[in-house]
Amino acid sequence: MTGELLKSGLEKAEMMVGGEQNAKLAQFKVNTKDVTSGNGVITSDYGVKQVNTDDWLKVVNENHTGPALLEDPFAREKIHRFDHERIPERVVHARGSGAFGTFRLLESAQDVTSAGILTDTSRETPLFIRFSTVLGSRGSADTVRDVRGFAVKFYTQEGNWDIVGNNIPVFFIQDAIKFPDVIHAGKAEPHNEVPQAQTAHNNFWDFQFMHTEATHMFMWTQSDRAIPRSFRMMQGFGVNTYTLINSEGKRHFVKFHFVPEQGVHSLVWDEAQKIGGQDPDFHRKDLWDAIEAGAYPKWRFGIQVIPEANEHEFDFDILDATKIWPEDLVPVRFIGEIELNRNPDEFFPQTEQIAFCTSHVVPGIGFSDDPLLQGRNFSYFDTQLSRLGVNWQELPINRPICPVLNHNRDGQSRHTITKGTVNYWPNRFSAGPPAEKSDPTSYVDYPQKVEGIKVRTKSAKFKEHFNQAQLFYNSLSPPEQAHIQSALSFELSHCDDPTVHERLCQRLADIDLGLAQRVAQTVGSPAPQKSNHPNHGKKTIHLSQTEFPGSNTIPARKIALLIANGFDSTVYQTIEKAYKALGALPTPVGPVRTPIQPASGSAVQPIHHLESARSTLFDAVILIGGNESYQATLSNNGRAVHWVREAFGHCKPVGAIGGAGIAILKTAVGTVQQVQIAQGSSVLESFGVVTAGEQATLGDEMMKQGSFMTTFTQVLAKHRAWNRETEGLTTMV
Ligand code: HDD
Repeated sequence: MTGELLKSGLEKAEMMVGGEQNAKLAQFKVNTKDVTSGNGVITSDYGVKQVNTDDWLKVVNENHTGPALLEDPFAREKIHRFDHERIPERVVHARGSGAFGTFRLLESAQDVTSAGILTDTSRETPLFIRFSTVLGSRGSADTVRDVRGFAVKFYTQEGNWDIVGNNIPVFFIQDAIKFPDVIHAGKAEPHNEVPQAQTAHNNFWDFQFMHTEATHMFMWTQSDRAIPRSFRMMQGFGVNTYTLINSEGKRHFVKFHFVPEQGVHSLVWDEAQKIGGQDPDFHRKDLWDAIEAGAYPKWRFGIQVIPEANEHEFDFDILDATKIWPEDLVPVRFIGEIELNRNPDEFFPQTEQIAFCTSHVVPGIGFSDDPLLQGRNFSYFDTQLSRLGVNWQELPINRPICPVLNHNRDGQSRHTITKGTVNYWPNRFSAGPPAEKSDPTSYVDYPQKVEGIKVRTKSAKFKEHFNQAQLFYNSLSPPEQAHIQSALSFELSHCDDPTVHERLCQRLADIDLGLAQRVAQTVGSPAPQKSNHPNHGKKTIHLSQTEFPGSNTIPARKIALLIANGFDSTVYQTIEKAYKALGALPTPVGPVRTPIQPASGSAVQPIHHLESARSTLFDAVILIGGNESYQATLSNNGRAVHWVREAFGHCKPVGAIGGAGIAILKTAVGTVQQVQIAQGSSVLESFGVVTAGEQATLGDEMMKQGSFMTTFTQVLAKHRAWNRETEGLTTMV
């Protein structure tokens, strides 16, 4: 009976996935109502229609004043419900947002796994991804320096599969027993709950010094990875080592990867800090807006696979979560893609109540003896009990799309009503039996051979902590290395205990002596004179963002088109149309939001004025150009000048068209003599600044090879002009 039920459920799920709506979205219908459509009126939670929802029931005198009655069930219910609206926020990763999407398998991985989701290329699997910061509370800012969570719930036909990953491929600690320590040290300090959502304090850096195993990870958190430009532009990593088991029962070790098609890009630190105040929801809105605009973010899904027999062939332990599997040793095999294509309908029941468990894997996927993963497998379910209660898997967002049947019962807020007189197995009716081992959709444990003694220890290779920290640092481009140096200098400067500075600078010498000495000089700490672990000088591929393959794209890049009265309408229209066609988001910005009159043609209403959004919120800025009025308005507007100057300082592509555009540019960044400016009919790119002389600006000419548009597009695709930093230009503005 159960088999049939399961089969019909699977068939139904399969049908729905192939149909107009995916099975997960179809399932939500039962729990969804739309308050803005239909003729509903307000009722109490127990269903009684209410005629007055503004006044508490009172006993009043002739002046209509008097005490409120506790008797009023409607008022009491409303206040009771409000009083209990909050649930405990996640103990880590409290701030986050997410979206629905789909997974498509492009190439079967049946050689290594029997998992349906990784072998059946005809399936489209519904999913939800929640992105998060780690340390801040629910209301903290999006752009803080922190690791980003990348948690994926696949609603597969064989049950939910969660990859609870991060945007950084390694972790601070090797054994889960240390997790409360690393999180206590990283979160706000216990005596005064300061600082919020930052690692720039004594305790965090004290912990890093006391744990050499954290060295590799803290180099990642001090890199640009910890200040992503967008959730859409982050890599995702499963971090832990899992296993894949194929239909012959053979086991492979695996790491999971997600690579964004939007490129891997970051903010710069000055910008990240400013956005924290200007738009604390920057990442949340960016994801929401991209999906609403139909610019669906996509990631390639890949696996790194090591046969069981090769486990010990590396100079690191492949079960150690503080180590990557360098891609020149173990290439990523890309087998699928995910797309996020639907925003949640309501934040709380979907994004806040989603709950992940590393222990939730489906047939064909298993765990390894990675000691971090083993502990995580205990922790996640446990935390959901205090956050959501024991029946958390009945919540609509967490329910699998396949049938669920077992003898678990009761507990707070139980929804399911299970008919029948038995709630145990075995029973006299043979009701609710275990699945057959031969059923490929059931979970069969891998018969791993284990023998040994009971001790608290680690393998010898777990004790090497510096090789990969050096490998990471060496593999970055010079601007990325410089950013790490600045980040460390910032963080240590916020520690007021000189012991912390001194010790950390010693530790940095274990990665790179030059780096340690430069940081020590900046923070005013004694400079280490020697390294106990001299830098081995080795590099590997795909760790640098600036050199990350396939990152140079422009879809969904936000380009501010600066306009003011007297702007050139032809240029504006051409650029706007061209970038929209390329999938970017050109946005008119003016001194005010009332319609702006061009030199000739129709007025344009800006989406932002110069105060409502700064250039920090855009990827690039173009001074459209125009007549004298355009030039005077923007050159004499301090905010406009600051806009351009700041975009230049943040290494963003800056464009200036015609005499007026170039004049404003010169007012903003004129002190930087090295930037070459176009004249006459020429178009020139210099340090990511693209200028078009007076005669180069007209209509279709802009679209030709070597024109403003093609040149600016190339610069835009590179995201930032880092040579401004390496040549010292940004310190001059
Ligand atoms: Fe964790 C949440 C990622 C180690 C215990 N973790 C959480 C989330 C992510 C990660 C993305 C947010 C999930 C969501 O959006 O709801 N955690 C990681 C990664 C780790 C890691 C990549 C290292 C490989 N975590 C880790 C350890 C432990 C935990 C070692 C405990 C032993 N993590 C938790 C937790 C959280 C959590 C306390 C808080 C909220 C939740 O689980 O659902 O159980």
